[in-house]
Amino acid sequence: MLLGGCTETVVRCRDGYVADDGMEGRTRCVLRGSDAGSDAGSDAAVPMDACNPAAADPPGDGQDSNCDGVDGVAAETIFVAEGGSDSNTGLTPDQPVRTVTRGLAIARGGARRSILIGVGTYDALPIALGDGGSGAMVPTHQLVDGVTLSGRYPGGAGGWVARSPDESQRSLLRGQVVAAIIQDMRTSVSFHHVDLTSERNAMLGSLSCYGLVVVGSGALSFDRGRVRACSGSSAGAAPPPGPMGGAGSEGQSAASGGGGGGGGCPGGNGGRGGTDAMRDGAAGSPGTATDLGPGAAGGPGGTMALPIGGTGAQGAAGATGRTVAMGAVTEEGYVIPNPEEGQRGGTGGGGGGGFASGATALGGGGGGGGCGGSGGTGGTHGGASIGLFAWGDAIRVSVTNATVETLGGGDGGAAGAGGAGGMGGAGGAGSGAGAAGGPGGPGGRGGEGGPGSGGPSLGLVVRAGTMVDATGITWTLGSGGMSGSPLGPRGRQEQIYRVMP
Ligand SMILES: [Ca+2]
Repeated sequence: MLLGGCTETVVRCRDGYVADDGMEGRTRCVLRGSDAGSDAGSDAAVPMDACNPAAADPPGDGQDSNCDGVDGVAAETIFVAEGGSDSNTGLTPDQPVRTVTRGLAIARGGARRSILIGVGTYDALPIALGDGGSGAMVPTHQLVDGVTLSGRYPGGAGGWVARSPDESQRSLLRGQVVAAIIQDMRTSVSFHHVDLTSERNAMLGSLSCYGLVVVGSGALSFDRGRVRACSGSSAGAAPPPGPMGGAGSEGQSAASGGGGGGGGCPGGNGGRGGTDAMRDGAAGSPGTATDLGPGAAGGPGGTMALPIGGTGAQGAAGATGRTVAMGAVTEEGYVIPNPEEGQRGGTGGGGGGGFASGATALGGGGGGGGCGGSGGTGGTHGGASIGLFAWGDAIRVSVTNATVETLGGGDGGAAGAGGAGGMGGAGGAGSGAGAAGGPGGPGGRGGEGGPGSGGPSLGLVVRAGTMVDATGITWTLGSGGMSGSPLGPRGRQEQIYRVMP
């Protein structure tokens, strides 16, 4: 057997195995110490390896092409095993470290970029996420540029080349919020036979979950593993209704009108009652206009035909908060939108003043208009569940023969109701034969808040134009989250979501 480009070929058995002399042509190896002659065809027999000390030996392919007993180049490898210890060097097969976090730290501090991971489960140690590492401490695997992580090795002597034949023997990396992340990739990050699973972090509030996050440029390769993202956060209970608007003040017992309701959105003042000089009552003032529209009309003043002042009109109801289909996706990941408040109700008009029927009579003042109710609080939007997030201007993504799983977007929350409009003030009583003023109009009800949208459930998120090779993938995607409105659509669910600029 001759490898392409090789000038010398060495045929030998892996560590722990010896050539089976009993076989014609010596084409197989058996476990050292086993009875070769009577053991033909047993599982202990493996084909002879062809290797060349000068050959290139890329890690992760399950081959030892350069005869150094390791998949890849032993001198460039960091070893991680369940039976290891983080006080080991991690630099030789018999000195594996216990955590992938430690293995990555060794890579960060040196030149080795191949990490071989034995069968087992590896929980991340906490690191500080966010700008400059100033954020909350979250257990996640912080990747190193250029690193290749390869899993499912039995480990131990001779156990760092061929993978376990038992598919249930996995190398699982677990983290919270995101299982593994790199935010400054420049060349490459590669996975072979590695599983990634993220779990929820109860200490953090509203958030999205990711299996793997890669930001930068270069090549991301994820082959033959499983990536699983936890579910996005769901909203809690519906918020309480918005505060009620302030009430208008009562009209005076004679002459002057009452003031409008307070709270920064006064209703219209009540009209002046009639006097000897001007027997008709004055009309109430319209409610104060706001940026949402005019206030309601004031009531007409009392006249001989209709002596009691008219009632101010009710303020208009506030508009319901906007419905948001989905948050934006940026370099920071899925941006959960802010809840959308409903609009405040309109202000009520003032009541008209009462008619003065004689020289000694005074009409009562009109009542002030009520203030509009506050808009209701919007429902909280659900978080996203994203299997792989790969973001960059010049990034290439290869996801092959892998399983991509999301546990689903979080549910959006119901919105809070708008607050009731404030009551209009009562009209003032007239004196003598004067008629009473009319009551002020109530403020309008505040608008309900916008419903929370369901979070999306997305297998792979990239920018539009990103080169993607996605072949042989089993997609196991949870549903998009439910809307906070019974009629609202569920959150988006897509295998590959391309973000438009
Ligand atoms: Ca090797």
